[in-house]
Amino acid sequence: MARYGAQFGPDITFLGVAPCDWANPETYADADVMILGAPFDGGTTNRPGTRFGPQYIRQSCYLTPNGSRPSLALRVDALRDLKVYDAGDVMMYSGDAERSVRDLQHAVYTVTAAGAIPLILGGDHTIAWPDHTGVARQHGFGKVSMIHFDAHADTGDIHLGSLVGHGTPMRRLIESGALRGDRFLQLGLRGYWPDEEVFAWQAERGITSFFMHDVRDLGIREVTTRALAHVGEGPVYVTVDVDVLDPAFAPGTGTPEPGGMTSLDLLWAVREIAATVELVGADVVEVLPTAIGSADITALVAERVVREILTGLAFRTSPARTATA
Ligand SMILES: [Mn+2]
Repeated sequence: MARYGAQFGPDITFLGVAPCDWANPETYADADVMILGAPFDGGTTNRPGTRFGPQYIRQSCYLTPNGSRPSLALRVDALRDLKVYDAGDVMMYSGDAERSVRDLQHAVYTVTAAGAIPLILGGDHTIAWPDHTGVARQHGFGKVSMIHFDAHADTGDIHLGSLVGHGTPMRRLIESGALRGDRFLQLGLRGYWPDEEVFAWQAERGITSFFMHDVRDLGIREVTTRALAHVGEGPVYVTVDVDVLDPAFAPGTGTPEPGGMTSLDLLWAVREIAATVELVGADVVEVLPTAIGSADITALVAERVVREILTGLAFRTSPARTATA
C-alpha cells in the first residue's frame, strides 16, 4: 500500500518532518517516533468534528515547516535529535467504528513492532482503545501503564447502545487485559460524570484518580510527582484529552467542562512525564477545530502538547540534561 497521506486537506507533515508509509516499515526503518493521524469521530456523543483534528493540528504552527523546533526551556531540538516521521492518517470511516478501530490498532501495532514510538493525533477518545492495545500487543498485555489526562473518566460501559465510543475506551482496555487497573492513572477529572457505580467499578480494579481539585490544591508539580511514583518502572502510554484543559484554553472540543487545567501546567506535565518514563506511545485527542490556522487555539495547544512530549523524549537521552524549567 502506498502512503495514504491526509484524509482531509493537503498532505502536509507535522512541522515538516519526513513523510513515510506506516504499512511499509522499510520507509521508516530508522524511526524513533512516528506521527500518525486518526481522523475518527464516530464515537462522539455530543458535538462532532474531531475527524478534522489531525489536519488542523498539523497546520497550526506559524513558523516554517522545516523539521526543527529548538526548545527554549530545555535546549534540545527534538525534531533533529530524534528521527521523527509522519505517516499521514490511517484511513478511518466514522460511520464504521468496528473497522476503524481494527485498522488503527493494526497501524499502531505495525509502527510499534518496527521500533518507533507512535504519537497519534485524534480523533475522538475512542481511539485510545486501539492505540494502547496496538502498543500492548508489542510490549505485553498488562505491561503498559497509562497516564490519562482528561476531564472525564472514560470508563463508561455502554453509551447510546454501543460498547465502542469516546466515553468507554478505558473500560474496554481493562476488560481485555491490555491495561491493568493498578497501572492506570487518571489526571484532571471534574464535573458531573460518571456516577458512583462507575467509580465503584474503578475502585474494584485499583484505578487511581487525581481530580482537578487535587491539581488546584496540590499544584501540578506535586500531582505529577505522585503520578510518576504511582506508575513506577516499565513502559508507559500517555493519552491527552484536550478537554482536560479549561474551555478558556481549548474551546474547540466536543464535551467542554469548565474549571480545567491551564496550558502552562499541561505542557509542563506532559514534557516532564516524557522526560522521565519509558514512553512507548501517546495520543492527543478530542481537538474539534473551530477556525483556520493559528487562530484555532485548541489545535495550537494540542500541537504544542505533541511538541513538549517530543522535547521531553529528546531531553531524557540528552547529554546536556540537568533540571527541567
Ligand atoms: Mn476523553
